Order: sequence, then structure tokens, then C-alpha cells
Amino acid sequence: APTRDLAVAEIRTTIVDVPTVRKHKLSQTSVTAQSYVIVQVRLANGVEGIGEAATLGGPRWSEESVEGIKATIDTYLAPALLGQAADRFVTAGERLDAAAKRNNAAKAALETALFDAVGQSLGLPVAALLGGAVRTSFPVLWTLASGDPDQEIAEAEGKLAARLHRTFKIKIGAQSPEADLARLTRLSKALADRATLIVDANQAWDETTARRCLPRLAGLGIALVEQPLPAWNVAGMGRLRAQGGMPPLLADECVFTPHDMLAVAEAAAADAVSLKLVKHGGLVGLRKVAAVAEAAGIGLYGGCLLESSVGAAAHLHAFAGLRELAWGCEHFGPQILTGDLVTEPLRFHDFAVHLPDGPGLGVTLDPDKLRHYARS
Ligand code: MUC
Ligand code: MG
Repeated sequence: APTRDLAVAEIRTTIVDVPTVRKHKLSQTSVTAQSYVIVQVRLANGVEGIGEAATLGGPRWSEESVEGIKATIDTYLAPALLGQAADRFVTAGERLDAAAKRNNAAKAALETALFDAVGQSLGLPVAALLGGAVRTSFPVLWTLASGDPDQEIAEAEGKLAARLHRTFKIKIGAQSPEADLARLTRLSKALADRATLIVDANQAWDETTARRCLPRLAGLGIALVEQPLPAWNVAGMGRLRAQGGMPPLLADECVFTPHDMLAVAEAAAADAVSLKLVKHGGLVGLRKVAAVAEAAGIGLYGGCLLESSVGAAAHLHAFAGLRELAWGCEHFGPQILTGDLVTEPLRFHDFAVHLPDGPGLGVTLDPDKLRHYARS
């Protein structure tokens, strides 16, 4: 068994680019490869923990890019943790916040690696360190984002037939609202009797457009609409919800911090919130945002940024201990990559993704794959 010397001895960062099986198109960007920073933290006892910072198309989904994340960790964040006790997660978070403002994806990757290393050292899954798992499997949706409705219907049919996914999130906002409505009408006709459909506009609409189009989405049976308005327009989301005939709204880019969550609750701006490590700065931060949402009666949705099995496993450990995860999760990331970064990828079956067993994150970095996908 490893010794109890949990001091942080070494921190390494690697940028990787993993091609996706098809183009993934959002309102503000389109990707054919997913870029991550993989963090490896070695403790004095020799145990190594891993974490992942995901991005989507450079600094477009949020302000962080893999190049910036790596530089910030190497220059500012890693020195704040070297020599520190890895099991003092709150103290580590304070030191990271003192070393750099925001940079939440970078901090999340580091904190994940601390949790993994401590879990392995103590022989406990990360979920146990966070209070214990309430669930070990999570309903998981698939995102339709090629923009071509024929391809999207065929892709959804394949997922249904394989019993992998029966909820689909459709990315809208890359084209005009009318074109998206025509596309959604086709998808709804083909799939709505057998699947739940939700949409993500990634902030593409203004309030006037949303007021006009949201009731039509409700009419097509769309069960949830994610971030229809720009992140700054929380008051607008509140005004939309106050109007009748609207579908439920999911807050994504407007909620990074617990303070953001409180503002959304005060403005009655969302029915649910998408929880993501890259937004909340780590597992401790994710659970804080979830607690504010719970206190306000706002539902929890297990969000992603197309993580590999490393980042997805970290999310599942954080989601495992939530009392209610009303909207399930969207950790399909490992399935959209042409290859994974771990020896045994997460398991997907029966429309669910399953919490990996074993201490720490329960996934093991594959050094050959890390080398293969590492940016030279
Ligand atoms: C987002 O905005 O939700 C998550 C799933 C997906 O397809 O895109 C991401 C980002
Ligand atoms: Mg979103």
C-alpha cells in the first residue's frame, strides 16, 4: 500500500488533440478534433493522479484555450500546489484562487488530479471522498450537431437501435431560426415518438427571437431549451419564463460560480442548470453550485464539454453523490472521439453511462495513447 505522504511532488501538463468521428457544429464554432490539457500529479508516495481540462474550438465556448490552460498551470497554478498536502482540497482551492483569477477549467483539471491521487492512496473512489455514491449509472443523452437533418436522423436511429441513447440534444443557432425550426420539425417527426428531444442554442438568440420561437419549440415537443439567450441576459431568461407557453429552460454559459447560480435563482431565470467542471473550477465548486440550485428548487443536469473518459469519469464521481439528478447527464464525449486516452474507456449500455469501479477516478491513463495524441 502507498504511504500516507500525500505531499504534491510533481505536476505535468500535456496538450492532446483527439479527432472526433464527425464534425460537431455549435452556434459559435465547429470542431473536428477535441483538445484537452491532461494533468498528471505525482505525490511523494509515488501515486499519480490525473485530470483533464476540456475546451471546445479554442477560446470560443468560454475564454480558456488549451494553450492558455497549459501556460497558466505551468507558470502560476502548479507552483501554488507543489509541496502541499493533496487531501486538503479546500485549502488547495484557496491557493489556486489566490494564484489566478477564474481559469476554472485549469483549476478543475488540477483538483481532479488531486482527488484521483488521494483516492488511489487511500483505496477509495473519488465519489466516496465526496460523501458516497447515491447512484452508479446515469441516463446519458447524445448530441446531434452535424447540421444535416438526414445524417442526424440516421445517427439517432443508430443510437436507439444500439440502446445507447434515447434522449437527443440538438445544437441550434448556427443558421437562421427559420432554418433551425424546419430542421427541428423534421427531427421531431422522425424521432419524437421514440425519443426525448432537447435543444442547445449556445446563446444564439436575442430576447425577441426567443419570445417568438420558444413556444414553437414547445409545440414540437422539445422538452428543454438550453441557453437560448446570451450569458449576460439572465433577466431576459427570467422574463421569458414568466410568459406562458414556454418550454423549460436550462442555464449553461450563464452559470459558472455559485454567485451566478444565486443570480439565476433570484431572477427565476432557469428550470435547470448544467453542471460542468470547466465552469465551476472543480468537484468542490460543482457541488457548491448544485447546492445553491437545490436550495432554489432548480433541477440538476449533468453537463459536459465533450470530455474523454478522464474528464467524464471525474464528472460522474461528482454527479454520483447528488440526491437528485433530475435531467440525467450528457457524458457521451468518449463516444464521439476516434480514440480514448485511458486503458479501459467508460462503459455505455442500456441508455446509461456507468461509474467506473476502483479507487480514485477508476480510469487509468494509457501512456501510449497520451503520446499518440499529444501535440508535438
Ligand atoms: C454545451 O454548450 O453544452 C456539450 C454537449 C455538446 O454537444 O456541446 C457541449 C457544450
Ligand atoms: Mg450548452
